[in-house]
Amino acid sequence: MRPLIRSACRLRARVRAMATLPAAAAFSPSSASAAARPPRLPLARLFLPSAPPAAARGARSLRTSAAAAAAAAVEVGGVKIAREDVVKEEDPTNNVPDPIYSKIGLQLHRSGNHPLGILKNTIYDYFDKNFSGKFNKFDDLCPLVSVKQNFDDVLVPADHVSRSYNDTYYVDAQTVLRCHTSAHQAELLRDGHTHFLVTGDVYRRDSIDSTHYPVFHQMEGFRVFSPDDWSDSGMDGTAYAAADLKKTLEGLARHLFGAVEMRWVDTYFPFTNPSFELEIYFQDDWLEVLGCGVTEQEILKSNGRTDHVAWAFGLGLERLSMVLFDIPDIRLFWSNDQRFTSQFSEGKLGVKFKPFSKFPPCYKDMSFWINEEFTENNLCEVVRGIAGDLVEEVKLIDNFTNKKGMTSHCYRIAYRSMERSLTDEEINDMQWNVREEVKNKLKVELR
Ligand code: FA5
Ligand code: MG
Repeated sequence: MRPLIRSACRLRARVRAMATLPAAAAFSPSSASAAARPPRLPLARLFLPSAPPAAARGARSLRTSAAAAAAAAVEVGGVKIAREDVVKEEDPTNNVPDPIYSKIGLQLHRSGNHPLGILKNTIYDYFDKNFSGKFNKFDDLCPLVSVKQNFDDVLVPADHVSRSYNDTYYVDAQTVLRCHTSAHQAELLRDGHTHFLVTGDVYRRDSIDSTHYPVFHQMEGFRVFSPDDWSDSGMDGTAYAAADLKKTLEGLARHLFGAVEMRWVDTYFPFTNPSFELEIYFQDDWLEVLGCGVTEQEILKSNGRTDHVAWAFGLGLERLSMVLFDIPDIRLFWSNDQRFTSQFSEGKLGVKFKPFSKFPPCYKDMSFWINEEFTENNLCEVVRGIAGDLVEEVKLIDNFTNKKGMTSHCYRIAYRSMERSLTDEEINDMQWNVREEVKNKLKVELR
């Protein structure tokens, strides 16, 4: 919806022009139960893009392509976003590296032949069929949003861990790369929408493994009920909305998967109560595919819907696609390799992906004494900055504290290309660079 896109991006322009206020910090509802940490401004400085290391051929080519992508401005919803709008090397409140900027504007969910586009359209079909076209659809809203949109408007407390620099990409103290599509709820409500779906790329500093990637895609669903809707049901508004939400999402799961093992798990989000997650059994484990719940009254009240109730959900599109298409690794969604892209086409849901390469992973371990500032997300950002998509997993395999109170971590890094075999030399180069940057940027003592 054009006016909304414009207003989000105009807001961005405005906050850029304003004097920088003290930093707030990012959202990751899954870490909601973790102890709240204060924003850590200095960490942002650790992730300024640095000159490419001398060695590391693989790393060099990745950086070059990120830099090339970074050179041209991209367009989202008619708004141009240039590298300097997002990567600000001199701004201590900015922690966006080039590889993240290079993903903006790619909008994989808008390509009809991409698994994410196929999935989005299939979900659209379900809502069109069951709600006779009532849901308004948005898939081109600007991913640069204000801290207010991303956090305040959905009641994320000021000291919530999700606001930290460790979890969210900050463009400046008042602007973030949205870390969930819930960032658009309030504005769409204010614009008068009562049924809507918002699909978009979202950004999070996170761990590295086959189901986590720092850029992924979500679809937000939102439905408002008025008292007339539930008055004859014998339920109160909240119970009515919760029942309708579960019925709607179970119906969607059946529409997508047919029979599949799934379960509801109670959880917490600042913006819904009660809150739930849906998990699906995949590759011998339960995989969380969505979060949802009954919208907090305050959000409805603040946005012109007093006395109404609503439900909301946020689907992880990669996670659902992995189950539907048997895609084993989340990095594959970004592959331009014909052997990947040619396997998917419009309208063909559930075609099973045939792996085209089975190159073995190469494991490298590194141990170091951590310091107070150390976080795994910072480590992952360093590793990804060097190895790009050649890193498959970063896993803590040993952790102990000695008599002097020093804590040692040992991480196992798995390197693997989806497309080719890696040479020993390039893996060793990458690992050498990782060790150097971990030592220099994270200020830890290698063992
Ligand atoms: C949220 O982002 C909430 N905004 C969802 C929501 C919306 C709840 C409306 C209530 C009402 P969460 O952080 O759990 O919640 O993310 C939602 C989904 O995104 C997850 O279930 C998962 O499928 C997916 N997801 C989360 N982190 C990643 C990641 N790093 N890589 C890929 N998918 C992810
Ligand atoms: Mg979650």
